[in-house]
Amino acid sequence: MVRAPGGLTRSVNEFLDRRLPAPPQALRRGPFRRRAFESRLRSLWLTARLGLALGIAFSVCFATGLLGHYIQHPPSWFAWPSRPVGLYRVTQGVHVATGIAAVALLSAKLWSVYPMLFGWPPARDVRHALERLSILVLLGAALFQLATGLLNIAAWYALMPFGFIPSHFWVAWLAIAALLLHIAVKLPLIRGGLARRAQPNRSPVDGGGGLTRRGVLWAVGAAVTAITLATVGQTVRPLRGLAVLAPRDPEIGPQGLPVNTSALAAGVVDAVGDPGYRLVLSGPSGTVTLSLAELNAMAQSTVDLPISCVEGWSADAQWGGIPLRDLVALVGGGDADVEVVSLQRQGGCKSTVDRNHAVDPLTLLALRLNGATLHADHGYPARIIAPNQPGVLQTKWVSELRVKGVTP
Ligand SMILES: Nc1nc2c(c(=O)[nH]1)N[C@H]1C(S)=C(S)[C@@H](COP(=O)(O)O)O[C@H]1N2
Ligand SMILES: [Mo]
Repeated sequence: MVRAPGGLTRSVNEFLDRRLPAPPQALRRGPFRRRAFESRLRSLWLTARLGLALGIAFSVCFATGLLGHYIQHPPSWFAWPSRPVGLYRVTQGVHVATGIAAVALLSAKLWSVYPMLFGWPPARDVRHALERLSILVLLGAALFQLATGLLNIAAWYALMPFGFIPSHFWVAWLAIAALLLHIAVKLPLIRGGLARRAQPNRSPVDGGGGLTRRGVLWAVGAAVTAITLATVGQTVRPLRGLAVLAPRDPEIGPQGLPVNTSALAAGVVDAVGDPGYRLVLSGPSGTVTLSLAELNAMAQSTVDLPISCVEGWSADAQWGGIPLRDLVALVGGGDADVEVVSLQRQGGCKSTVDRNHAVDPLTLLALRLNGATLHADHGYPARIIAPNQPGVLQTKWVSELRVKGVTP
C-alpha cells in the first residue's frame, strides 16, 4: 500500500510523540529527586556560551584534523602544495591546541548540564528518548576523540590496542554528525540563551560560593588560556619556556632536535653503521647505485625547514643535502611521485613524496643537520626533508628511491 507523503509525515510524528510509560516514583531517588541540584550558577545563559565556545573548538579541530588526515593519506582527488613551507605546522598545531582546549571546555559544559542527565521521567516520549540517545552518542564520541588524541600526543600507544588512525578518523565523523544534530535540535534554546542578558545575575547567586555566572565564564576562559599556554610552546617557539605540560620540548634531542623513533627502536643500528651502504635509485632510464662518498660529491643545498610532527610538536632545523629532483633527474624521471624505502624493516619503512613536493627545490635527501653529519637517530646516512609536510612522511634511513609513474 502506498501512502500519501503527508500521511507518512503524520504517522512518523505520531510515532515520535508517542508517550512512554513513566518509571515508578519509588525509583526517583538520589540525584533523581526534585531539586537534587541546587546551584543556581547553572543557567541557559552560561550553557549557551560554553556550548558556543566548545562548538567552535570542535569544528576547528575537526576541519584541521580532516585536512591533516588527507595530507598524510591523500585520496586521488587531493593534492597538498609544498608552499607555504610552514602551513602544515600551523594547521596541525591548531588541531592539537583546539583539542586540548576542548578538554577544559567540555568539562565545563558537562558540569553546566549534567543535572539534566537525572531529569524525571528519563524519557517523556519517543522523540525525547531519541534526543537523549543522540546526546549519549555525541558525548561518547567526543570523549573518545579527546582521550585518543591525548594518548597520541603523549605517545602512549600501548593504551590504544586498536588502530589509532582509523578509529580517530571515523569517530570524528560520528562526533561531528551528532554535534550538528544536537545543534539543530537545541537551536531555539541556544538562540534564547545567547540573546539573554546576564542580569540580574551579576551579583553572586545563592549556593554559588560568591561566584557569579559571569565569573564562571571568566574562570573557564582562564583555564583554557592556562592549558593552552602550558602546551602550545611545543610548536610556537617564543612560548617554549611556558610549555611545562607539553609532551615535547622542541629543543631537546641529539643535534638540538627531538627524535621520534630512535635508530635503536627502529632496529637499524647495524644497517646504518654499515660502510657498504648504497642508495639505490630507480626510474625510467634504469637504476643507479650511489655510495655515501658519491652522494657527498654531488651539488649540495642548504635549507631551513621545520619537522612538524602530527603529534603537535614542531622544531626548526637547517638541513644540508641533495635536492630530490636532481636525484630524480639522474634516472630520467621528471614530474612524478617518488617512493621512498627505508633501511627500517618494520613500520615507517615506506612512504611517498608526491610530485608537488618531489619537484620543489627545497625537498632534499638530507645528509646533514644543523651543520653536522646526520645523527643516527635523525636518519643517518640519509633522510627525506620536504617543505609543508607532516613529520611522519619525512622518512629516515633512506635506502631506496623509486621514481614512480613508469613501468620499466
Ligand atoms: N624510517 C622512519 N622514518 C621516520 C619515522 C619512523 O618511525 N621511521 N618517524 C617519522 C616521524 S613520525 C617524525 S615526526 C619524524 C621525526 O624526525 P626526527 O626523529 O629526526 O625528529 O621522522 C619521521 N621519519
Ligand atoms: Mo611524527
